[in-house]
Amino acid sequence: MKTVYVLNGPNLNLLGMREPAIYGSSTLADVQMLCEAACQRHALALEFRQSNHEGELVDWVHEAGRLQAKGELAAVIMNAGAYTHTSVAILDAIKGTGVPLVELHISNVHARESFRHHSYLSAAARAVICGFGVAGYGLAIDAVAQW
Ligand code: CA2
Repeated sequence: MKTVYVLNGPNLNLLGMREPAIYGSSTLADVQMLCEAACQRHALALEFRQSNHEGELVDWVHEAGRLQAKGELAAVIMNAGAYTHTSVAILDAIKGTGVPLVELHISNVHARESFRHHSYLSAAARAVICGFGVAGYGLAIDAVAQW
């Protein structure tokens, strides 16, 4: 059984508690349940995590990379939050490990402020999902199950 890493970046622990017009009313615990159900449908194991710390996200990409080296990783699905728009360190971790990445955003970042239009991660992503709300997590898992 291969493992999907679903990694969530800064402030996503606040999901469902603030800014529902942008991010909806589901909490991160709801998103985790959605991901667990999707992984069960596809017989995938799930590692679902959130951190407000850039280095911890880098460490988790490295961890996923070690599974990748053993042929045990399905993909990394990452909502890097604001680090999407700032983090060369996360980009380097993805490139350095070679993990297959789905970059995910709940909102349509292209319809928002211009500083959200650029992503450091897209260059290393196999696919990008944005604007589907939290349903994007399920769509991403359904997609990587076919990889
Ligand atoms: O749309 C997305 O998923 C984002 O990755 C979310 C990030 C934002 O910086 C990106 O540009 C787009 C922000 C995550 C913060 O999430 C919150 C959720 C509820 C309340 C406050 C913050």
